[in-house]
Amino acid sequence: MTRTVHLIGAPMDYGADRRGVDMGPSAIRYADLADELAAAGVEAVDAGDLLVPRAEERDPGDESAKFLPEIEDLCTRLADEVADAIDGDRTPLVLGGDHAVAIGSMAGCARDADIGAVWFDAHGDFNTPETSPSGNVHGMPLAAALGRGDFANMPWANAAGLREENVVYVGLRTLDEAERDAIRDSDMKAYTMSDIDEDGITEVVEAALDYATDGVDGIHVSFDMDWLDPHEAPGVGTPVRGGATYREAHAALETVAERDRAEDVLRSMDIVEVNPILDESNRTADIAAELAASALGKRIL
Ligand code: EXY
Ligand code: MN
Ligand code: MN
Ligand code: MN
Repeated sequence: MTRTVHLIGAPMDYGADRRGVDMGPSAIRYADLADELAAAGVEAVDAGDLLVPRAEERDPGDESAKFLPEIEDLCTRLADEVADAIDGDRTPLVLGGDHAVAIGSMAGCARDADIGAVWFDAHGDFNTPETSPSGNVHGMPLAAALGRGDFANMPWANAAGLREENVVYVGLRTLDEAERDAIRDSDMKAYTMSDIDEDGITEVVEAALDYATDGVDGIHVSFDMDWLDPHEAPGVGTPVRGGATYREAHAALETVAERDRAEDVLRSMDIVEVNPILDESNRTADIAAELAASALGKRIL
């Protein structure tokens, strides 16, 4: 049966310090996303963008987690839409926006299901309001979804049905000290860029998928464009050198698609942190659109 992809734009930048990531959904659509998805052989329904009030009109509020009420509002609406799409046998593809949108994606994905998550990111995104050095919620979505720290009392954030035992990082390369300790003490699995150097991308992603899919109904794939090397994808707010190459990124998502073809594991996905203001000729958005197609089954032959 042809897969139907339900596109949701989440043009939010409350979670990041630098303005511009709110333009990500437009930039990714402009990068021929529709053609890329057609080439992947899926049907795409574009539900448009969620409404996001401008950050300038809001007070950032508590410095330890800026714009948290605004993020709660957006993520609550996003979770409902993701859950409804899955309910209607569609695969939600959320276009960020900063990575805090993944709190909503995962809450929706986990509704009435046990899920795993695969996190492609340079960063750990495992700070809590208590540990965050910046107060930027895009550095916290995994801690939020797993109900860590202050997030324990925020049912909108906590994706019930997501267990640490099914969460896996691929290609980490920078962590704050508190995040490093928390990840070491957790039951999550973390593959760093060094693991990719040693074992190769395909082997690492295969192992990550084994971990994430063990005993669950399906997985959410969260793809932060800063996972790629900044030479490949310069249009991101928090670039870190030493990232994945263009080919490694495609190979990673082709491996996800291959597993999905065999075992029907992919419930939802997001692609986040594209910042067109910092980009070169919309190149990062272009790669984001192509990567979405790889994840959803586009093949060369
Ligand atoms: N760890 C830093 C912080 O919490 O402020 C940087 C987080 C950047 C998060 C990016 C989007 O993945
Ligand atoms: Mn991230
Ligand atoms: Mn990141
Ligand atoms: Mn293209």
